[in-house]
Amino acid sequence: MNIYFCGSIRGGRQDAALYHDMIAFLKQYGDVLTEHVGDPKLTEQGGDGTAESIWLRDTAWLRQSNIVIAECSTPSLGVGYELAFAEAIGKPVHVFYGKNDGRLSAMLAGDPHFGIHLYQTPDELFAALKCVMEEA
Ligand code: 6K6
Repeated sequence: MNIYFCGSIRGGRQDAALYHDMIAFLKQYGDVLTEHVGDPKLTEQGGDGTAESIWLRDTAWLRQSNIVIAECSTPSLGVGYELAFAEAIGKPVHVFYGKNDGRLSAMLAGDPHFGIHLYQTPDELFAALKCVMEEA
């Protein structure tokens, strides 16, 4: 199973530790193609490669993925783009966001293609993630 994990980079890295823990959890179920998204050393400025090479690599990985998992508590243009791209090529998409961080764009919350998972605590998040991955 190829898993494409989405999380904010230029949108802000305040949830990077959570991305790291989600990616570690997801690795029980398959290969996470985008492990760098959870790297605590990756900053809003950092990252290797030109924008074109990143777009080419990430869209190729989206095509190779079997499922797309996104943590959307921190809004990110790149993640929104990835989710619409994934939908357009028919990939299953699941969006997780935390109650304390509040609001999810209506363009995600209202899209019937997306599984939307609001969680209150990390335990709730990982329980929901387990259900999604066991059904995938
Ligand atoms: C620029 C600044 C920091 O990092 C970079 C470039 N590096 C990236 N490398 C790999 N994937 C990236 C990079 N920048 C964005 N992405 C993809 O978009 C990731 O898969 C994330 O899920 C998403 C983050 O988008 P932004 O808009 O928050 O950066």
